[in-house]
Amino acid sequence: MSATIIVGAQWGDEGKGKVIDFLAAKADVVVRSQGGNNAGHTVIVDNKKYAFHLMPSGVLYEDKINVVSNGVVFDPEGFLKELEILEAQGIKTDNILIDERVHIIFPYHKKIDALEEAARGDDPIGTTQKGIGPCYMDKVERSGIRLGEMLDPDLFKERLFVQVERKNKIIEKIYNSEGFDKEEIYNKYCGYADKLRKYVTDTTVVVHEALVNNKDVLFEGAQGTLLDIDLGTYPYVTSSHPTSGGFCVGAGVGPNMIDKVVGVVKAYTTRVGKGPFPTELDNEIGDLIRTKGNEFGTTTGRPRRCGWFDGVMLKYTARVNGLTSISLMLLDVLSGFEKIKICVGYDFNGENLQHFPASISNLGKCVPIYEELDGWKEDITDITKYEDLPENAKNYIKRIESYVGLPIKIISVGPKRTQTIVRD
Ligand code: 2SA
Ligand code: MG
Repeated sequence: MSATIIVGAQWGDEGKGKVIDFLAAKADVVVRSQGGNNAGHTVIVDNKKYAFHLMPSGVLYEDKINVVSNGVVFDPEGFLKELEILEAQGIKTDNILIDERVHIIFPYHKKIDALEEAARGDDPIGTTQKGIGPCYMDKVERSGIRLGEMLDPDLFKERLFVQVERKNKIIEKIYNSEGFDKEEIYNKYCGYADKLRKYVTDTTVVVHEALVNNKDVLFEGAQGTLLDIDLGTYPYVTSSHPTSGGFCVGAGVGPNMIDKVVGVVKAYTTRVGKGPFPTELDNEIGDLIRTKGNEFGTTTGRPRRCGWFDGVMLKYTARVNGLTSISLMLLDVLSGFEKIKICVGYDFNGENLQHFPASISNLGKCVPIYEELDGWKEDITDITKYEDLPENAKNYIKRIESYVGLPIKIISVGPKRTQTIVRD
């Protein structure tokens, strides 16, 4: 038995989709346990590109069980759309299970997300406007509606009508905007419930049984550690826990069941949305990384902010997740740079800070302390063995390993499954 967590160790978009797809080849069960369709995972197989939002990335293999577990906020419309696209591409989709506890995202959540962002004026969070925050608010407030309830038409009607009336008051009185018709939402969502019914179960039982029966289970993170509601760059974060502890709660699994925690990082750093970013390159180098790495959001298409690799950040995300190894993604994007920088400390009021600060106002004052390494000119996109990498690429990898104190076991040199270097 092996249970492996795949966690984003930066601000999301680290290439987790590719690592999951790669490791899923040997897994029996793949679990999505937090966030919702704010995530965007791109997987390329046989020159075909698949973009996943809510769907576990194991769906491309016919023999895997794909689980959407209790910690997820679930947009039925988005999910059914993804299902349709996959089916149209000839992908088998009957190996999907959804936990009856997932909280449902309704149109009023999306509207409040957008209205709240607008109300923040020139200081928005930069959300994906998928209703993630407002849905988690209802969950924590204990007024949310779960998928299990949506399957019972009478109970659903009762719960939904109270919610729509409450939300309409907020939308109309606080935001001066137009509310929703409860019958319309009810009828639409009853239609979704009928389509979803066959996928719904108590997935905590399925995951536990897989683990005790010596199956391999992969927990697939969405977003990244720096977007964690507790441990991220609050308030510029998402509303879930994209950290290893969050996956345990979000899938109903005890931490003692977990064997490995793989942190996925890019060979550089990106972020979408607002908030401080010490190694950001607001210049032609940043623009070059964006173009070469195609750094635009999968969900919203937004250009991502780009910068050098931040070792201080990785030390922090390694600590709070209990990382056991690292996957280094998009190394090929750095080919051709004369010099490559790694941040190995923050200058904070003259002090060399080695711990990522808890407060964003302190983080905003941090100036990266860089080590400069020689770059490499060679195209590395066809390399499949570590030994064949250019010496300077190896030096870059070794420096990250020695700074963070963890092995880099997977190196990605291109988007395809075959463009992956695995080290034992
Ligand atoms: P939200 O919508 O409430 O979760 O937004 C809150 C913050 O979390 C950030 N966030 C993300 N950052 C990177 N990637 C994400 N997923 C998509 C992708 C993003 C996209 O994988 O490409 O397509 O733009 C993601 N989801 C949420 C968000 O930018 C806010 O800073
Ligand atoms: Mg993404």
